[in-house]
Amino acid sequence: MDTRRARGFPSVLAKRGWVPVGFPPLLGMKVYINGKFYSEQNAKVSVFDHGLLYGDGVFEGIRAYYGRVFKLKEHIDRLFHSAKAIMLKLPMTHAKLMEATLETCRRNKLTDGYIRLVVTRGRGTLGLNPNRCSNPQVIIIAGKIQLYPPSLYRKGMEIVTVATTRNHHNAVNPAIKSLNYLNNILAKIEANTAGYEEAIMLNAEGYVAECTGDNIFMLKDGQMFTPPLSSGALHGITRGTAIDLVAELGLPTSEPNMTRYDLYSADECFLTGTGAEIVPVVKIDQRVIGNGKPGPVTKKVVKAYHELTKVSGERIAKR
Ligand code: PXG
Repeated sequence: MDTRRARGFPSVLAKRGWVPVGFPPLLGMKVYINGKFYSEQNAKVSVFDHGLLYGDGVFEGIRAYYGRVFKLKEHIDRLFHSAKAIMLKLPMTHAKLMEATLETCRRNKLTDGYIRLVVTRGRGTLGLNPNRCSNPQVIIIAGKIQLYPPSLYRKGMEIVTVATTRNHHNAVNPAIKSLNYLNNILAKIEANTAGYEEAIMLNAEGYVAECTGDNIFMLKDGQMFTPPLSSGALHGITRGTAIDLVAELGLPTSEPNMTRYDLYSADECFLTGTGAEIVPVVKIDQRVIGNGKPGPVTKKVVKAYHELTKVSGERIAKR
């Protein structure tokens, strides 16, 4: 590799106002790794880390709004559950991890943005045995995310079903938010190559599970539905929030097994995710949903969600 060029790359190009795709400029972030903060350039893990070698680890994607971290406790709870499922003992308590997340926001002066928590199994050998890894790496990155363009939220999204089947729960249980996201990435590639941003994944029985990075909801005859967790849907934090918000609108959500036919005949449909928030869906596999525009209930949920993010969450600033 031409290291001379690589070293000068980001800053030189940033000055010219031109940045190549896939090579974002350095953002001057402070990245937390196991209790210390490192500059972006120096935030590193070993090439022998099993997180890199095998996708052996867990993660969370969290949002901050208006100086508060939204649903922080719920995200840390899920991280601990994921870690337990893969027999990875986190080297810190729930409370310490919450505080470390808030401190990472403070150090980066982040009041609105996206926080990525990653826990790897740590440095091991060139062998699968996780017992050879003794030092899990807890990484916290406080940055920004924009998954979809704003126009998509106004017009609604068109999605397709892809052939990649959601992981079977006896393989890597899809409830585990593991670093091994190839199942989702393969589905995303299928969606992208077909010209779509997001895709529906079915489970091994052919029932709708979720999308590659979002949960799915549909409204039919005044009733809300979302696939059950047993379908292979992630126990989405935004899914839980949407269920609560929809209940406040007087609509209970049921969780039956759902087929593509059910989705095609829905009156409204939307996706939920921390990064994506609430996204209206207006077409599925070329079938128009409702009148082809974001539905009235969906719009209410979008609004209620945004209202909630303004008033709820762990305060970043120290009292
Ligand atoms: N299903 C899957 C498979 C996810 O990965 C969600 C649902 C939504 O869950 P929450 O808790 O966020 O409501 C997720 C989380 C991306 C990306 O780039 C998406 C997620 C995680 C990391 C990256 O689209 N979504």
